[in-house]
Amino acid sequence: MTPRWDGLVVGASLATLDGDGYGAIDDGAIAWKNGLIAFVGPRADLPGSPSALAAQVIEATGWITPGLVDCHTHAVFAGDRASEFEMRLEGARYEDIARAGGGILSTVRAVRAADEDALYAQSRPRIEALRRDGVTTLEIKSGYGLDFDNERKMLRVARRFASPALDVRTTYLAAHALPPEFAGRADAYIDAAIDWLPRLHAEGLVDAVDAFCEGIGFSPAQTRRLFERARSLGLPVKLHADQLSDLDGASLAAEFDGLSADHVEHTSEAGVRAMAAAGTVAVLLPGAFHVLRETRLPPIDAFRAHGVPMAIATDCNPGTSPLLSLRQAMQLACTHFRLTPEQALRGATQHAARALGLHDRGVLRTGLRADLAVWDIRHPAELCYWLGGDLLSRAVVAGHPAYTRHVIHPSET
Ligand code: DI6
Ligand code: FE
Repeated sequence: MTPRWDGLVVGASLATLDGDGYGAIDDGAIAWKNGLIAFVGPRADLPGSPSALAAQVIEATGWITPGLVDCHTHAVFAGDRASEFEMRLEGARYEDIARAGGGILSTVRAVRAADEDALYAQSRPRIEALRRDGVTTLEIKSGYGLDFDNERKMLRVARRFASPALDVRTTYLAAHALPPEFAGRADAYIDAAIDWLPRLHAEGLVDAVDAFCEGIGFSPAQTRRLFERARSLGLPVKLHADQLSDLDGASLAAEFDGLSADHVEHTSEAGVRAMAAAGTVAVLLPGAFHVLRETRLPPIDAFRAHGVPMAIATDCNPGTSPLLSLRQAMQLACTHFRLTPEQALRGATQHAARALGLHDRGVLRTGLRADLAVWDIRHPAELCYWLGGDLLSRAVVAGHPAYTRHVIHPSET
């Protein structure tokens, strides 16, 4: 007789996040069939002995959470900007470095110079690091190509990271910075970015459209033109909104039923209300806040009061957030933004999935995707408590084994 389930994990506690709080189940069991969760509950409620129920039975310890979702990254890039880090430590400002042709444009030069294989090879260790700390769904943006061929190259490389062990979503961010060949002609550049979008979409390379709406980026009017094109193609939008100043980007994202408004440090009460009405998720990026040593906090209390879901992401990028662990972003969200560890975990799972328009994951519930992370911890708050470390013992993506830690003890070497 073939077992009813493909896989079953027993021996760990579950943080299902189903309902309020952690949705904790002590000594739990979770099973899947055809990539979807088929059973979640106390081990004592299993309808038989594990080995009779599933083709593969995994004995685990610690806690199982939904696989983590990193919903905002720029993880595909070439080179690094460690020298700008040193300049900022000497007192230079991010905006000044950008205006002097450094910043995003220095990464654009490195990306344009790299061929597809080099870009893939340089990005791979970052994506592996994110996976090793529990990420099972990863969003990756373009935005360092800034011409048709190089934006396409970035999106193609990003898509190459999709595998049975990692679900990848790609976002078109050509409106990230003005490339030198369009200096002084931002409107003409937006026209070009609008022209490239349907061509890249036709190649199946675009899941969503984003822009950097900022004094050093693009104006609300320019962003709006791009978003109108996205809407006409049926593509959802997200926005780098109100990071360094309040251009009311949050309201603009909400006006287009945006999946998310991201950064949002300077978002006003009116912006928060607009997001609440539109169901737009606030994506908090405490890595950039930390690295830029910002002091203006996102309006966390207003998001809570208006029921705006808060997601957390790494913003992994070479300039403002060279952050290779979503768990570390959760830690920073707790220390800098005063999220509770439970809110941070929900922010990196359920709400992050929603920020990508995904409603089939982020919670451990029958019928949803079997995306799981198994952690060596005694309490879920430890996910936000440790700075660094190696807590992930196993990950499962849509029922596929995605990660198993192999520890080599000194006695074996
Ligand atoms: N905001 C960010 O945090 C990244 N892009 C953006 O618009 C930073 C990108 C970079 O500095 O390379
Ligand atoms: Fe970003």
